[in-house]
Amino acid sequence: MQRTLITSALPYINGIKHLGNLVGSQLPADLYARYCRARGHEVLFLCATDEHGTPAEIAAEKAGKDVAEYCAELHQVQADLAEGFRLSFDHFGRSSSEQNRKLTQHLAARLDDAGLIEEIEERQMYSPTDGRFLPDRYIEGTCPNCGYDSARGDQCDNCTKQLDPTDLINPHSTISGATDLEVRTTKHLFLKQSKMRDALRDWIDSKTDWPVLTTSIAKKWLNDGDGLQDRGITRDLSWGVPVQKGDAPWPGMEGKVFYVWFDAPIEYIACGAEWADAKGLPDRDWQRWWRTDAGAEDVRYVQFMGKDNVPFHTLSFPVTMLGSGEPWKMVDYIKSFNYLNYDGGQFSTSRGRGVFMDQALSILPSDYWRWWLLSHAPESSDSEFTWENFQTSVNKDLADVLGNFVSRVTKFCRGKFGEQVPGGPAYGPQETALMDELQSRLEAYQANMDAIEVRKAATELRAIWVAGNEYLQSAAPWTTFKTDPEQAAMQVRFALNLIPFYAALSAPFIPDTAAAMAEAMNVAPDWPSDVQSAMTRLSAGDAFSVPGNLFAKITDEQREDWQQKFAGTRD
Ligand code: B3M
Ligand code: ZN
Repeated sequence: MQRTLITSALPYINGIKHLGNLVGSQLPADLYARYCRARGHEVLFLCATDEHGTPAEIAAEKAGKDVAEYCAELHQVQADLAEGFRLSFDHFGRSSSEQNRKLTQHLAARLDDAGLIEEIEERQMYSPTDGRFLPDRYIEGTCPNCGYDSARGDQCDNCTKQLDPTDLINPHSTISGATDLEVRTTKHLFLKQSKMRDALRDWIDSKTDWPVLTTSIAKKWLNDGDGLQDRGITRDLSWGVPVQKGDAPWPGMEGKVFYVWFDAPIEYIACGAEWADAKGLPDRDWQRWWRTDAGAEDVRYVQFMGKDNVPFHTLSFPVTMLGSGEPWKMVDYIKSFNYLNYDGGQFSTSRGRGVFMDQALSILPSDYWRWWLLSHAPESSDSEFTWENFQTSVNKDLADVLGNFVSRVTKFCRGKFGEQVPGGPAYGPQETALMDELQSRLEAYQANMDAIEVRKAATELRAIWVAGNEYLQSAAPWTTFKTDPEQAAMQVRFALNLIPFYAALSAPFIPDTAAAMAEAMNVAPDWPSDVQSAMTRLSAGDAFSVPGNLFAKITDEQREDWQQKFAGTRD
């Protein structure tokens, strides 16, 4: 049996994600996981909340909560929304877990043993008012280059000049507004990524089948002198994985934690351990996915993420894995995405612009969103959400094509033959021709899904729905019935057989609707081995029921209403 390990980039904890985040990692990962399961793979699909770092601390402070309590709450909120969107994780873990603390500390010790860690003294801005060292982006001041008064410590957004916080005129903390900032020296651990450059290059060069988007980003940073700079992997914060050398203290590093981007990817592995622990399984059950000395050699590991996360997954995390000298399962394929824009601008979490996961589910069921998002996934370039486009897609593809087909044939059958599959003669030339067409479309669909070409797969699936609709239109059993009821019975039997076929193929995209379709026909939505046999799944006399309306059309008033409602920013 083929074994497939799938991870989605870990959503950051500090709030509810927008639809752009969703379509860039978790949703396509779910599509692929559902498809692989349907094709009979053994699948382990993991995701978790990414919980450490300054943004989590600040969000908790804003909410007036202890950071651990805040993270526990937001984790539950995100887990419920994941469930609402039918994201079928085998485990939705937390980077603040005990398993991740242990593994992160262990890997840091291994990297140190391998000579890949160095202690470096740094000068950094400290804010006595905030009681913390300030990361560069939490310091603002006047740009020495252009005079813009809200330049950030790392860069001026007005003139794009790269800055150092000490360059700013009248710097202040964006957390408290404090201006009494001072430069203090502090010691940090640095990962010597540059030492691993050759090993990384060999590894990346061996990945000849990666998507262009992934490879181009990986190579840009690998070859760019700046990309493989040694990287600080510790921070002066209290919330995070305490810096330790395995179980032992790390002298000089007391009170510090690992940098969030160091421990977050390690959570992919730790999440496997969380999954096994939650299920009461022994360690070897997660290790057979994650360690090549425990059976992970024959696993295919696929990661999903937005393009901004690619460098961390093609450079930093692999350095941790390879540098540890331990037999960890490395990623085989990285599927990355461009950005989804919102109605003429960008989705923005900080400005609350766009539609967020909770808002989306409050107006429509998840399948409407899943279909639109996946069929417009920003694969080859950025794509854009507009309410007009959403309305058109939902009304045409889901309501007019798929929903209407199912409703028409089941209702017609009920009216003329009752709620059981009618008999009639064997399929004729028109049915055979359609089966031939569907067979080649099925193969194309599978090929696109195997290659994780999300939009192309959606296009093929839509064409498969359309073919059934066109058949019904041209066979017109309601007309045939008047002169030849037997022939009409066969046409209806044929059309009814398309429903379980559609249910199976559509389930990765629209799982709820697919389940309702299969249930109405009293069959399990098994993946078809070929169209011929799929089309004889239901035989004369099999009982079915007419499902409720599968999709409601979006009216112009609704569209305008939502357009208004989501035009501004959320509070
Ligand atoms: N949490 C995504 C982000 O917030 C980041 C992904 C981590 S994957 C290990 O941009
Ligand atoms: Zn400037």
